Amino acid sequence: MYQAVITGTGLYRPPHQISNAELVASFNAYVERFNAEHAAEIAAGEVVALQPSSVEFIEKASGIKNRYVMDKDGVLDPARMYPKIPARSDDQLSVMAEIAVEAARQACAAAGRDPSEIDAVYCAAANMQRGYPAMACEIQAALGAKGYGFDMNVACSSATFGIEQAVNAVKVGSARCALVVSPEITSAHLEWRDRDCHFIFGDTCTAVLVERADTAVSAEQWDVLGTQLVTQYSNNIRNNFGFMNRCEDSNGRERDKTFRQEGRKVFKEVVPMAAAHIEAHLGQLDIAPTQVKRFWLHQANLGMNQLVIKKLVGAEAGSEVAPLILDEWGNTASAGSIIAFHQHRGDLAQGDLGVICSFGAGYSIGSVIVKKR
Ligand code: CO8
Repeated sequence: MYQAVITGTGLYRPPHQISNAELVASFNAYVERFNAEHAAEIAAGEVVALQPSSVEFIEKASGIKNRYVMDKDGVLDPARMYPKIPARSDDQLSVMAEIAVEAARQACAAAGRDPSEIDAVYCAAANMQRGYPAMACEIQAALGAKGYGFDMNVACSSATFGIEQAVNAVKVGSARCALVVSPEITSAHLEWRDRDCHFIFGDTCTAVLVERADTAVSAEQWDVLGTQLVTQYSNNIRNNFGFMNRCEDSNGRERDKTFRQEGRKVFKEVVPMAAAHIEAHLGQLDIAPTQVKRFWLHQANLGMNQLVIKKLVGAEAGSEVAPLILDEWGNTASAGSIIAFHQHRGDLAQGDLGVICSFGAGYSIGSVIVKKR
C-alpha cells in the first residue's frame, strides 16, 4: 500500500456574481408580475398569491450574501428566472468539461504536474450535463490525461466521496496521480422562482489532485490519514429530474424536477449526524476534535456549521476553526468544503491536522482527515 497525499487544488470562479439585493429585486419583480397576472384567480381563492423575498431573511437564515453564476441575465430576468447557456455542438468542449479543465489545470500547476501525468479522473458532482459519454472521459481527453475516468454523483458529498475513490486508487497502485473535479452548475437545477430556496445555490468548479507520497513533487503536501463515508436514505432533499421523465409523460419542467428540500428537517437531522460522524472518524485515529486545527465544512448554512463545531469542540465556529466561504459563494453543492480547503489552509504549519467534511442529500456525509507534511 502506498501513502496518498493531496498535492494541489484548483478553483474556477464563474464570470457573474449576484448579490442578495439584486436577487431579491428580480424575485420580487417576478412576484409582482405573477400576482398581477393571476389577480382574478387569487381573489377567487383558486391561486395562492406569492410572497416577496427579503435580503434580511436570506442573510439571517443562511449567512449567504452573494453567489457566482455562469449566466446572470437569464437568472435575473423576471420573465425567465433560469440561466441561458447556449447548447454546443458535439465536437465542442461541453460547459461542465470546460470549467473542470480550468480548475484541473490550476491544481496541476500547484502540484508541479503536467496534466498528461494524471492517470485517473473522477468527475464528482451533484448533476451531470448528459447521460454519456461520461463527463470524466471528455475532461480526461481535454487535459491529455491517461488511464481512466468516470462520473459519480452523491449530491453535496460528491467531492469527498470522489477523494476517497482517488485515495484508494493511489493506495493500491491503480493510479499514481488522480484528479477529482467537481463542476457544480447548480444554477441550472435551482428553482429561482421559489422563495424558500432561490437564494441558496451558486456555481463553481473545484479540483483536487491526489498522488503517491513517494513520487509527489509539490512543495505543499497533505497526508490523507483517513477517509470515511456514510449514507442514510432520506427524501428531505430531492430532485426527480432524470432520463425516465419522458416515459412518465413529463416535460421535465415540473417543480419536482428541480431542487426541493425540507430545510428545517435537514438542518435538525444532519447537524447531529455530521458532528457524530466526524467525532467517530477522528476517534478511530485517536485524535480528539480539539486537536484539529481546521474544519473545512460543507457550506450550506452558517448556523449549521456553528452547531457542528459547537458539538465537536464546545465553542462557536470562528473563521480560525471553521472558515466560511458561503457568504461569498452560496451553497456550491459538493464544491463548498473544497473551496474552504482551497482558500483557507495557507496559514497552517507542518504537522497541523484538518478535516474536510461534506454533508447533504442522500443523506450523505464524507470526511477526509489530513495532516500537513
Ligand atoms: N424571504 C423571506 N421569507 C422567507 C423566505 C425568503 N426568501 N423564504 C422563506 N421565508 C419564510 C417562510 O415562508 C417561513 O415563514 P412562516 O414562518 O410564516 O411559515 C419563514 O420564512 C421561515 O422559513 P424556514 O423555516 O424555511 O426558514 P429556515 O430558518 O429553516 O431557513 C434554510 C431556511 C436557510 C433553507 C435552512 O432551513 C437551511 O439552510 N437548512 C439546511 C439546508 C441544507 O443544508 N440543505 C442541504 C442541501 S444541499 C445538497 O444536498 C445538494 C443538493 C444538490 C444541489 C442541487 C443544485 C440546485
